[in-house]
Amino acid sequence: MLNQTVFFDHDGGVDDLLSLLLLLTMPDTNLAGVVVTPADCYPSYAAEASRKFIDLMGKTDTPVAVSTVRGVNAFPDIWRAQPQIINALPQLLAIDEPTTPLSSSNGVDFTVEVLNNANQPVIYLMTGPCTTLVEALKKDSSIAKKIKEIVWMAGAIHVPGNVRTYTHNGSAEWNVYWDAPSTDWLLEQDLPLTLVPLDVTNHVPVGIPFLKQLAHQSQYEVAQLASVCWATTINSIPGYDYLYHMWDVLATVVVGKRDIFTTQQMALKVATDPPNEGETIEKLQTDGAVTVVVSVQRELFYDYLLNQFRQNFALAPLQGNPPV
Ligand code: AGV
Ligand code: CA
Repeated sequence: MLNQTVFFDHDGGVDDLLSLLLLLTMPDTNLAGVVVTPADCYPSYAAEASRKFIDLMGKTDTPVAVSTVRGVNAFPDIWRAQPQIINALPQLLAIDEPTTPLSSSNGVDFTVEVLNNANQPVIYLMTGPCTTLVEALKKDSSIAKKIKEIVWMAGAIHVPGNVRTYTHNGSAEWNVYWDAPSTDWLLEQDLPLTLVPLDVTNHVPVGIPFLKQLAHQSQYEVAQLASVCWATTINSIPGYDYLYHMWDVLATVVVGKRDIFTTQQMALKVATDPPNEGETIEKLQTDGAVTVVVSVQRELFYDYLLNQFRQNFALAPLQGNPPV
């Protein structure tokens, strides 16, 4: 038994929401709270989808909050709207008003409160930019002692990045590029950080063979919802640059099943100016090193997902009243 507590800071992409669903399937993992960072999403859409996922999985005592932090470089609008597609799925539409509470606190204050109230140090899983965490640490540095480990999907160390804009040279990963100065600050702190960069997530694209295997177990409600969520990402497949990967889902599996990964210690710095703003660069010296996930046993990763998703909802789906 893992018997661990996780705090989840995500930014509302479809794979962030799939990561939430996956976390909620882990029986020995207690979710202390969820904060939505308004980066790769419009946060009200992402908070609604998050609360409804939590409802479906029956963990309605898990509070959700919205952060109002701002990054430096905005995500494309078309990506930010994606969680609204998830809200339009029948499983979510059938819930009129989610039971899972939306905190009245701002996401930064919420993060400070939840961490301070945690009775044991938590794993801080982060699948968007680090701005909410950095603001929370700046507001109350004592929360650091409540963080056992930060597991963060971010960076591109020895591979190209995924930012494609006019003045950028393509070396940065989006979660870092959104707020490179905060990333720089975070790396300067002496915190237990485990990074899941594009170097390893490039090995787990969303592919039809996996979706087919998942479809073959769609008698399970959770598997079916996951299938449909991934299907909404297929429109990003035709262009090479827009291939959708299991970025955040891979980082979430680091929390659930650590023994299928290998890691290395690396000291990193971040560029904060054009043309490579947000590039994560390995330093020669080893002081201040962080843990970087460098490989995954791919078959075991996909098997783990298939296994976790063989579950039904705790809440009966389609319980909404028919329209009159
Ligand atoms: O750079 C990967 C991060 C992950 O946290 N996000 C998506 C994941 O949630 C940004 C991103 C890169 N390419 C994308 C992204 C795409 N084609 N669509 C949406 N978001
Ligand atoms: Ca994300």
